[in-house]
Amino acid sequence: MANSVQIPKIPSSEITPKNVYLNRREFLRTAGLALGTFTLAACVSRTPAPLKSEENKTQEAKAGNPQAKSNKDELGDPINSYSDITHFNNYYEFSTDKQQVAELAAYFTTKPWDVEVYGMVAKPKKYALGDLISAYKPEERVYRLRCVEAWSMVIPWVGFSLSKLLKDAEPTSSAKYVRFETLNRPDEMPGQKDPWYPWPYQEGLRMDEAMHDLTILATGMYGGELPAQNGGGIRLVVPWKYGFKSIKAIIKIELTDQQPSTMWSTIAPNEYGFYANVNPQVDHPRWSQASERRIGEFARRDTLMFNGYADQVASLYSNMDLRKNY
Ligand SMILES: Nc1nc2c(c(=O)[nH]1)N[C@H]1C(S)=C(S)[C@@H](COP(=O)(O)O)O[C@H]1N2
Ligand SMILES: [Mo]
Repeated sequence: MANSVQIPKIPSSEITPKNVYLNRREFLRTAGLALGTFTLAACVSRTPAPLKSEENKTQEAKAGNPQAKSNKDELGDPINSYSDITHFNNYYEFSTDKQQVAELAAYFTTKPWDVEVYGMVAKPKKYALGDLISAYKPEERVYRLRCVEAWSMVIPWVGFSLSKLLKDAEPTSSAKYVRFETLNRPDEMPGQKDPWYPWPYQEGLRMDEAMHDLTILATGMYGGELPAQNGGGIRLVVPWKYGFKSIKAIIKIELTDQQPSTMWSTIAPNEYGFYANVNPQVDHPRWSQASERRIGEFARRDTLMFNGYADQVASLYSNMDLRKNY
């Protein structure tokens, strides 16, 4: 781990003694249950601490952190610093506190890592991560990541189109969806000991979404390996959908004829749908999705339809009501 990376300082007025914090969290959870709502976005109102991106970048270069090839996305917006991307993470298998994930994930074993492709395919296969990397030659893909909680980052992933792997598995004509499953290893993922969540984390895509060139499996980030807190061994990245679709630490990829149930739509179906396309016109039941805060910036920005990838993906949904299919 890079030891010069700094976790942003929280003003002491905001620091809550841990026992008080935990009790409050327990209370919120129980209250959420009673109301039939839930809080993926416990942190919406808690503005992330501003990060000094330029300063961090200089520190990172000195610390020998990996370097990305590009420093912008295709819209001209700068990539987030390595420390932002690796120290502000949603990863409930480790913690619901974004700034604690990195520390807890430091003990997570990502080697060896295997992924199994199975179900409605002619050629099921279990792959070692190294074999996937040699076969599919991951490349840098700079994508915006827009969390449903209304913050965003620009991340230089290293990955390859999922379509390549799926084509080699030869899906049968009955395969209509792809289901993804995260590793279940409570000994190393302390959050998985919380029985309230329906572990393991699962996600799904419709076949045409899974086959779209923008949909990647990421095996690296910032020109280097994929840090455990960002989903290493291997994770999905679907840049036009809310971040929760981009499932981390995948061990199973199943082709199926049924729309997969997903962790967040199981917990709160009225808040987190199967499609979860970024859409500034369809608000979350508890907050607006019209704008977002880019980590490292102060002013909010307008959220873009399909997170700015409408030209590439809008046609996938041309005959769907995006309000109903949220
Ligand atoms: N297995 C798993 N995958 C997950 C999550 C999670 O809690 N568990 N959180 C999701 C959410 S809500 C977001 S915003 C992104 C965050 O990815 P990042 O930490 O690499 O920025 O991961 C997604 N993938
Ligand atoms: Mo998210």
